[in-house]
Amino acid sequence: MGLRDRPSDACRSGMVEVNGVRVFAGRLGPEEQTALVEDLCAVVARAPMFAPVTRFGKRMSVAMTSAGKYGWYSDTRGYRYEPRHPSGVPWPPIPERLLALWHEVTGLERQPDSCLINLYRKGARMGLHQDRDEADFRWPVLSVSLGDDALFRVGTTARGGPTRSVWLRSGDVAVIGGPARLAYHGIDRIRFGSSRLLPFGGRLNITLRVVD
Ligand code: MD3
Ligand code: FE
Repeated sequence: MGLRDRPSDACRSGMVEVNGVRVFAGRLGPEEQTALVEDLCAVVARAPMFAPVTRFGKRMSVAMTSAGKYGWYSDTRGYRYEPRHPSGVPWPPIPERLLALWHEVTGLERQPDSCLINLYRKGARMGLHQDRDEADFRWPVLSVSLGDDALFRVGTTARGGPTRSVWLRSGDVAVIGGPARLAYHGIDRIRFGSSRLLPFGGRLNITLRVVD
C-alpha cells in the first residue's frame, strides 16, 4: 500500500472528501440506524435478498435486493434496472425515512427511483466498477452504511487510475456527485464482527439513485 493509498480513519464526525466522494461520518445516530434496519427488514421480507451473477457468469459475493420503482439486476445478459424482483413481485416502496434523508442531504426535490440494498456477509467484497446503468449521471447517488466497517476504495473516471481508501462505518452517509459520479469504486473488505447493529453480523449498504 503506497502513501497515497492509506485509508483515512481518524475523523469520525464531520465531512471527509475522498476523490470527490463526500463522506458524512456518523451522520446517523444509533436510534436512527436501528430504525433503518427495521425498515430494511420489512423490505427484505417482501423482496428477499439474492446474489446476482455478473455478466461474466460469476456469482457475486454480495447479496442484494431493492425498493422503489426499479431494482438493480444482473445476469449473463448484463446489468440493468428491472421493475420487479426475480420472484415477479414489484419492489416494495422506498422507506419514508430514507426518502427524508435523501431530501435532507441532497437538497433535491426529485425523488430517487431506486433503493439498492447490498448485504456483505463474512468475506464479501465488491470489485472496482463504475455505476453507469442510470440514464443521467448529473443526479447524485446517496449511500448509507450500516453494520460492520468496510474498506471503501475510490479512484478516478479512468480504469487503473490512482485510488484512495476510506473506512466506512455504521451510520456514515456518502454523497457521490459531480465528476466522482463516474469514478471507479469498490469495497475491498469488511471487518466482520466490528459492529453489533445487525443480529447476524455483516454490513448493509443502501444506495438511493435516480434511474430514469
Ligand atoms: C462512487 N456499493 O452498490 S456505496 C454499488 O458499499 C456500490 O455497497 C458500495 O458500489 C457499497 O454500486 C459503495 C458508495 C458509492 C455508491 C455509488 C457510487 C460510491 C460511488 C457511484 C459512483 C462513485
Ligand atoms: Fe457502485
